[in-house]
Amino acid sequence: MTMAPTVNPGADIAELTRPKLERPPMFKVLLLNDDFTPMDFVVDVLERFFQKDAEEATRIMLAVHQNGVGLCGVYPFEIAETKALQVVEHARKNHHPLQTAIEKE
Ligand code: TYC
Repeated sequence: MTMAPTVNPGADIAELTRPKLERPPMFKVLLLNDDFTPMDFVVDVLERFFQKDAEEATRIMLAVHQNGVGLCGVYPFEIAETKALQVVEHARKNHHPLQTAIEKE
């Protein structure tokens, strides 16, 4: 059966005209522990690529060291992917085996 279109006379005009915008899916950038990358290098990575201050960077580095994995930040896909690749490339150039991962929120 076809229904006549209805308008809620109480609805705000913005509610009727505003396009439905979806937020982009967000992705976690994770840092993985290893036995070789120096702690101070990891702290520098967190400051350089994830805008952490020294205290927060040290906290995250120690959490990764203890738990095997830790959260650096949450971003739209292309930013998360770029940061994850940039970190691994920066580590590789410095002969450290540091690895990252990204994970959908
Ligand atoms: N486990 C490393 C060490 O003892 C330090 C480290 C921390 C390495 C975090 C990687 O993502 C990492 N030197």
